[in-house]
Amino acid sequence: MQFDKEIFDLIEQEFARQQHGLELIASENFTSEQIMRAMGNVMTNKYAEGYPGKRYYGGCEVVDKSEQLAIDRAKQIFNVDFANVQPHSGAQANAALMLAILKPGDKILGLDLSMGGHLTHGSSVNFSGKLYQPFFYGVKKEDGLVDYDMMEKVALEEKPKLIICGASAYSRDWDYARIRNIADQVNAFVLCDMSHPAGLIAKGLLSSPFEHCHFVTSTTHKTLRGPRGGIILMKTDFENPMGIKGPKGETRMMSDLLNLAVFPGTQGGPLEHVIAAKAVAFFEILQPDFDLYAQQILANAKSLETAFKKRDYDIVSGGTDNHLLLIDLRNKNISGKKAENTLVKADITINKNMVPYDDKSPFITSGIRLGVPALTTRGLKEGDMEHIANWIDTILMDAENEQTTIRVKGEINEFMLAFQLYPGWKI
Ligand code: DSN
Repeated sequence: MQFDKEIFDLIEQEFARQQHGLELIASENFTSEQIMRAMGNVMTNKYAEGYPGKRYYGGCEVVDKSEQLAIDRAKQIFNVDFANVQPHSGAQANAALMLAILKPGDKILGLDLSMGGHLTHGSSVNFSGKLYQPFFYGVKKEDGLVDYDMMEKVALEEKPKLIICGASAYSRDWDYARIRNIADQVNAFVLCDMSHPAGLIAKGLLSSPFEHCHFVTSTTHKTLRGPRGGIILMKTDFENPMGIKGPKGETRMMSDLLNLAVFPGTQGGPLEHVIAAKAVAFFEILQPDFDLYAQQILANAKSLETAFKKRDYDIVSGGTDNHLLLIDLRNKNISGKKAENTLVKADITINKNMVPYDDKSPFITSGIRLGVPALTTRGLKEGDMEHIANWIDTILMDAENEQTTIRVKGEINEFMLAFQLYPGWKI
């Protein structure tokens, strides 16, 4: 077989890009070598539609064991009764969850995308806003915090079947007890999509959604630092209150409905190589090292917050409780788009982001979102955040000056040599 040099050269180029630069995209991280090894192996060859012990194919004895390990470890990390580890992504997890508990046209209530929410929480361009009837709450203009009064008001008016909490660009913790109280008034389910802060929740560094939310979904590749993928979790199984019956007329447990909604509801064969890698990620999360990692994320995020405040940057909600900062650049006279495009030339990767009550379009934006999980994996500590803020500020305040960008890029490439991504790998 001929070697596909073209693609493997591109993989090398991507490795070099990741090694040399400052990765500040809040939703990205670097997996361990063993997680990558678990992803690229013979398990990709296996079809295993169904679940451990109940498959539609022979030869599943081995993948049954690795999928069961992934399930058991996920349950152990979050101290929950139910885990489905098959969703190919967070979006797939949310699609399956909604399929399990909603009918087309049912009302859902989520955080507005332009205020930090996620596409799958009801956006009109996504299945969640097309199949279901979406309503939104926002954050308050005065302090950037989730407007629970608005959530309650909309919930009482619209009586949604599902209230979704969790966000893509929100730097504060959530009041899950308040959300559940609102949901109980209108008989709604609560879903927490904890994709962003899951690794911090895993280590008890943020409030736990599990006591108050009926369902929790997550990606596995953000602060959980695993392979790209999704999971669905539930603290306690319960009989579905929608009256859905099984083939023998028996009342279905919610766990059955969730499993059926993933397969065969929204997916076919599970990616058993990715599930094996999820199991490895969960193994790593259960080690004491990951406690230190999660604590360092918080320390780095706080330190980055301080460094930007010192430079008079306007941080939405005034700061951070988690791994990310959302910065409103309007007092710095540069758009999010211009900031993203200029920073990337110096090998600083961030993303432009709408800020609450933004007057610019999603393609331009007034803000940028910065997250520290990936740099924390590389080994950067609190003291390094001052350099990061300084480099970003230097570039943004001199965005038309190519010489500045080139100089900063050189400094960053040199600096990152001390933080090898995969030591021993050759570029
Ligand atoms: N788009 C991802 C993020 O960057 O937050 C979430 O899916």
